[in-house]
Amino acid sequence: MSDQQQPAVGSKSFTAVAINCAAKAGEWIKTKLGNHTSLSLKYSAQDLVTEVDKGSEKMIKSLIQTHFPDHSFLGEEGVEPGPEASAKALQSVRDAEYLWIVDPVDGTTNFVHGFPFFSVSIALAYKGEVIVGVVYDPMRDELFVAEKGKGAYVRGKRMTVSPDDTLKCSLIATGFPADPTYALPLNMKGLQALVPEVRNIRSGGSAALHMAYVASGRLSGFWEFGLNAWDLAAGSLLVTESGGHVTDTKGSLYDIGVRNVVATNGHIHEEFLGVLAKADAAG
Ligand code: 2AM
Ligand code: CA
Repeated sequence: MSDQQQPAVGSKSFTAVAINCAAKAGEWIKTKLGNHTSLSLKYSAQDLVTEVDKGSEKMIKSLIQTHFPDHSFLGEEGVEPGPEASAKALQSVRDAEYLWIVDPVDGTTNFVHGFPFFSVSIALAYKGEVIVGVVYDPMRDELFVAEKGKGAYVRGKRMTVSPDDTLKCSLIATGFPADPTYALPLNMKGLQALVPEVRNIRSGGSAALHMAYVASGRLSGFWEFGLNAWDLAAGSLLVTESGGHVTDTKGSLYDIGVRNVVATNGHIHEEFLGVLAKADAAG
């Protein structure tokens, strides 16, 4: 693609394509709720995939490739299951100039069970840094969108994180990882330590939507272990562009390789990390 055809970094067209992909895929997914025809297990009995995950990814990938044939693509369904394969897949593309990072259905377990909390997550990274993030919830028709340096929006309104400045007045979310040997025990230790410290804890089942909810102030924090780039990339930009903070569970700043995440409104971040560290639940 010539320089003339190549849109500038952060230009509307990257975002417009991301929005178009998420909206189209999301609408299609919604029509499939309750009537998917195939269900298979990937890595474990908790790791599900349907023809809808695969179809959604195919739709998004082909739309992106139509607009940006030179860009690289990392999608959940193009990667073998399991943490090693995910890390390898990310490694092979992380130096790409433009990299689209896509979760075609985030919250597949919810989708399969008819629990209406799942999303499509689409991010674009430029030289490893996320510059566009879109998370779409088709059940509520809510599209969360962020552009690096330009803020984050939902339903056309600028998002800001919650003002809560202590854990005591914070609503927090987490996800329960499938990995029973490393991630789940850490999560349970963190849960035990955090429950008495916060207003309450939720577990909705879509990491990307949890991140969008931190961005929009509905949650003040979210943590989870063992996630992949496609679960977090779009949401990380939503949170930071809404004034929040995203790190790994030990406090290092977010990058697209982070698997153990803490995302907050910023005000409670240190207190949150402190509780995890004290409970030996930071990994
Ligand atoms: P998914 O639905 O795209 O798989 C819920 O706790 C979060 O964890 C969701 O974002 C979900 O994404 C992700 N998830 C579910 N099973 C997983 C697994 N086996 N490994 C890593 N992440 C998983
Ligand atoms: Ca998925």
